[in-house]
Amino acid sequence: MESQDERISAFLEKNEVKRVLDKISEETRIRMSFKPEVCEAFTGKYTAVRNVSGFKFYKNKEAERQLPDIIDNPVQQIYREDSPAEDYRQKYCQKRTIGIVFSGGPAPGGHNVIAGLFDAAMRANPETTIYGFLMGPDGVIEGEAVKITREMVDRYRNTGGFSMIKTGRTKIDSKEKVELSRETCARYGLDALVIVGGDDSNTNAAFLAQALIEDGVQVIGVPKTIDGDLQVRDDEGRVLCAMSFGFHSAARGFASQIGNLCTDCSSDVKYWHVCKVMGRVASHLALEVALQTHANMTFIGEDLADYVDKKRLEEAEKKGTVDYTAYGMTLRHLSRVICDGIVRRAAVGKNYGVIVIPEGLLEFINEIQVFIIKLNTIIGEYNHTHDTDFHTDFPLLEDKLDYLRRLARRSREEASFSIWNTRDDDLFNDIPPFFQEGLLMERDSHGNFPFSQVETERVVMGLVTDYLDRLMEQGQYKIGIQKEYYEQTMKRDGLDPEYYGPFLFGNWKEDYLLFHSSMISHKTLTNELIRQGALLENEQVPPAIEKLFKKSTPKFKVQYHFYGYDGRGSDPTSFDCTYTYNLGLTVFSLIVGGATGQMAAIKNLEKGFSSWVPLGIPIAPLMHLEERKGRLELVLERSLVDVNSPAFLAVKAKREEWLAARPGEDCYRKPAPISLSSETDEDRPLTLILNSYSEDLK
Ligand code: FBP
Repeated sequence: MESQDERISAFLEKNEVKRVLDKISEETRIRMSFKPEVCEAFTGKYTAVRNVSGFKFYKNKEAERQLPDIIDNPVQQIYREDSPAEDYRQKYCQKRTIGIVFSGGPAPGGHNVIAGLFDAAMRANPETTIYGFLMGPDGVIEGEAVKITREMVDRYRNTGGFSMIKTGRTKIDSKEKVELSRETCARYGLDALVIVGGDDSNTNAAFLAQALIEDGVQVIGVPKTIDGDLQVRDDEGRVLCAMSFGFHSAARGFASQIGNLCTDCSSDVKYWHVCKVMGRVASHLALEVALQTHANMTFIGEDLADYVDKKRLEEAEKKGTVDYTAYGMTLRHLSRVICDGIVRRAAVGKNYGVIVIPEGLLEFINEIQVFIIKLNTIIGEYNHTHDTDFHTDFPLLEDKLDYLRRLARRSREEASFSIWNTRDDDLFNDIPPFFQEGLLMERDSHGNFPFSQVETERVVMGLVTDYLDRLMEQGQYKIGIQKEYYEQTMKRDGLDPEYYGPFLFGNWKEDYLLFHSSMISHKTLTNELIRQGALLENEQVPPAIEKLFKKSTPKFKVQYHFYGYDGRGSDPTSFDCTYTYNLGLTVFSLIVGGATGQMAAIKNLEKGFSSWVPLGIPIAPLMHLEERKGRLELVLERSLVDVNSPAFLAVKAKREEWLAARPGEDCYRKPAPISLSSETDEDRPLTLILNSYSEDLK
C-alpha cells in the first residue's frame, strides 16, 4: 500500500499541481515576455549623440572647482544614425566591459534598465561583458560583481524590485572608497560604470566621473526613485526630466490599495483609515495618490510650510507687533484642520473616511523641522569629532537625552554655544518618548533623516483624538441623523417627529439632524428634554429617541496604514517598463558617444510615448551646496512639490469636493490595479498630465 509520503510525491508531480505551485506565476510569465516600445532614436541599427544648445544652467562655483572636467558638459540628444561613417561604426560595435550598480531604495523598473543596456550592448557586439555590482555601491567598493547573462536578464524583464543584483545605501564619499572603486574598475577592465540611483547616488556618479576621468572610465547616472523628487529643469524652467522612474508604479500601487480602503470605509462606515505614504521629504507621491483616489483629506507638506495664519497676523498687527509663529503650520493647528474635516463629515452622517499623510510631513512643520535640523547637526558633529558613532555611544533613548541635557547645560555656560539650549531641551522633553526616539534615529550614510521610520501619522492622530474628545464633551462632534430616518423611527414608535424635532435638534430644518450640543449623555438628554417641557419628571426617554441619540454619538476608530516598501517592490507599470527600457538603451548610446558625468533621461514624459526623446543631462551643473550631516556639501537639488503647479492647484481646488462634508455620495475614484495595459488615463502619472498645462495657468 502507498504511504502518505508517496501519495504526496505523486500529487506534487501532477502537471496542474506543478503549474499552480510554480514560483513564476502565469502573470509574471506574461510580464517577462512583454516587449516595451522603443523611442524612434532606437529603431535603427545605430544611434549617435549630438549636443543640444539652448539650455541654461547656473554653475555653482564650488561645483566648478570640484568637478572641473564635467562642469561644462552639454545636454545631449540621442538620434537614430542610419549611415554611420566606418570609424564610427567600428567604435559603436567595439567590444566593451560595462559595470552597472543599483544604489538606494528599490524602484520598479530597475531590471529593465539592465535589460535595455544589455540588449543594446549585445546587439552592438555580443562579446561585450556587463557586470552587475552586488549589494549597491558596496559591490563597487569591494569589487563584488556577477557577469550578467541573457538568462538572468530574461528572468527579470519587466519585473519589480532590484532582486537581480540587490542594492544598498553606502555612499562612495571618501578618498579611500573612491580609490577602492577605482581599483575595482581597473580589475574588471571597465570602460564604463552605470549608477542607477536617486539624487544622492547621481551626486556620487558625478564625483566618480570626475575621479575616473584620467583612467578613461566613463560614469553615467540613471534617475531612479519612487519619491519622484529627482526631476530636472534648466534655470529657465525648461523640463529635461519630468520624473524619476519607479514613481508611477509606486504611486499606482499605493493608490490602488488606498482606493480599496475608500471602498471599505464607505461600505462599513465605521473607520477612518489614516495612510502614511512614502516619499521622504517631498510629497509628490501623496499628491499623485490624491489625484488617483480623491481621498477625503490629503496633506501636502510643501503646502503646510506655505501656510499663513491670517487671524494671528491681524491680531498682531492691531497690537503693532509681528507674530512670526503665524507663518507655517504647527502640529496643533494641523490636528485642528483634520478634526474640522472629521466633525463636518460626521455632521452629514459620515463618521468614516480616508486621510493621506506624506511621510515627510514633519519636515514642513516648523517646530519639528527645527529639531530635525538641530539633531542632524549635533549627530553629524559628534560623529565628525569623535572616532565612534553617536548611536553606538548612546544606544538607549535615556543616554541620548542625557547627552542633550549636557549640551543644554553647556549652552548656559558658553554664550557662543547655541545649537541646543535649555528651551530646546524642555520642548523636546514634552514630546512622547516614541516620537523622541524617532527624531533621534540613526541618519543614513547621506545624513538623511529616516522619515519612513517615524510614526508621523500616530503623532498627528494622537493630537486629533485628544481634540475630538474635547469636541465630543462640548457636544460639537456628533453624527448627523438623516431626517427621513428620524421621521420613520419616530413614527414606528407612535411619536410625532414634528413635535419632538425642535426639542431634539439644533438644526431641525436641515437634511441631517444634529442633537443639541447640550445633549452629550443619556443624563443630559433627559434633563434637557425635561427642561424644555418635552418630557415629564421621572418619565423615561422614549426608546426611539434613545436609539437615535445612540446613533448620533460617534466612536472615533482609526486604522493605520503605511504604504512604502510595498510600492518599491511592486511590478512596474507599462509606463515604467517602457521608460526604464529606453533609459537602458540611452545609457548605451551615451557610453558609445563617449559621455561621462551625464545622466540618462527621457524628455517629454508628460506627453504620449511618440513624443519621448532620449537625452544625456550634465549632472555637475545641477549641483548646489546643501547642509548635510551639519556641513555644506555639493549635492543634486531635490525637487519638492511646486505649490503653483497645475497638479497641486487642481488638488487644492478639489479639496472641499473630495472632503465631501455634505449629504450624498463621496467622490472616491477607483484607480485600476497595475497592469501592462497602456490605454487608460493612468498610463502616465496624472501629476505629469496636469502639469503639462502650466502655460494655461500663467
Ligand atoms: P531612494 O531615495 O533611495 O530612492 O529611497 C526612497 C525611499 O523609499 C524613501 O521614500 C524612504 O524614506 C526611504 O527610501 C526608506 O529608506 P530605507 O530603505 O533605508 O528604509
